[in-house]
Amino acid sequence: MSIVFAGPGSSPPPEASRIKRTTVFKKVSSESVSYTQLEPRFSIKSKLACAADCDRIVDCDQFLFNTDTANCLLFRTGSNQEHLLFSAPWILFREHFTCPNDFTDALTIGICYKIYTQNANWYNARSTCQEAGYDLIMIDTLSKLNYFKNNLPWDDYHIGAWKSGGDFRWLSSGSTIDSNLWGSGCPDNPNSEKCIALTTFSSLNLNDIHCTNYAFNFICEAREPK
Ligand SMILES: [Ca+2]
Repeated sequence: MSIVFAGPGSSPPPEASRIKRTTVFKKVSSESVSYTQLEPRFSIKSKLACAADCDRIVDCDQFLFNTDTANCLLFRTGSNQEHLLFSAPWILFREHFTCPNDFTDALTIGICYKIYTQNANWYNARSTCQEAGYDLIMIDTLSKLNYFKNNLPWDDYHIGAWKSGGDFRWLSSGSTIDSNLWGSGCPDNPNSEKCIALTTFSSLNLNDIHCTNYAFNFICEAREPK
């Protein structure tokens, strides 16, 4: 498999109708990385060899490379809120995949998403995503939530989490929801409100909502195939 390096200013890979795992590593301008560090912790190798290692390890989707010492650090993007600050001569490269044509590429958080402004209840919103081959979006970290709070028009949006097995969980991962993603006082009706949306009521933080009573916008996510 060939490995491609692309800077932020270079042209994107060819668009595809569906996500393809293309193993393009893009230099990311962010100076912090949310991470789980993978073995080997430190190794000295060329940038290309570092990328090849990351490509070979299924969990690895980003790496740091030190241009002075040729140190290579491999990471899996984490949902555990751990952040590593770095600066030159370290450079962060993140595995990149092409978004479907009509999806927005949120490169800094590694998400392809599409906002639907048609109003639908949560179930119908999910069906619309699924019929297109996707699902409602998983916004499982503060960095992702902050991205959407900064980029979404002030409105209400169904997202991909609901109450399952007694807990609120993300559809895509099955993980429970981090407590710091909820709006103030939420979940406030967890026995009757079993679906989740970003609402103006909760300042675009997570809010438990009734699954059929609310006609909101919604956001589908195109995820990289496993
Ligand atoms: Ca609520």
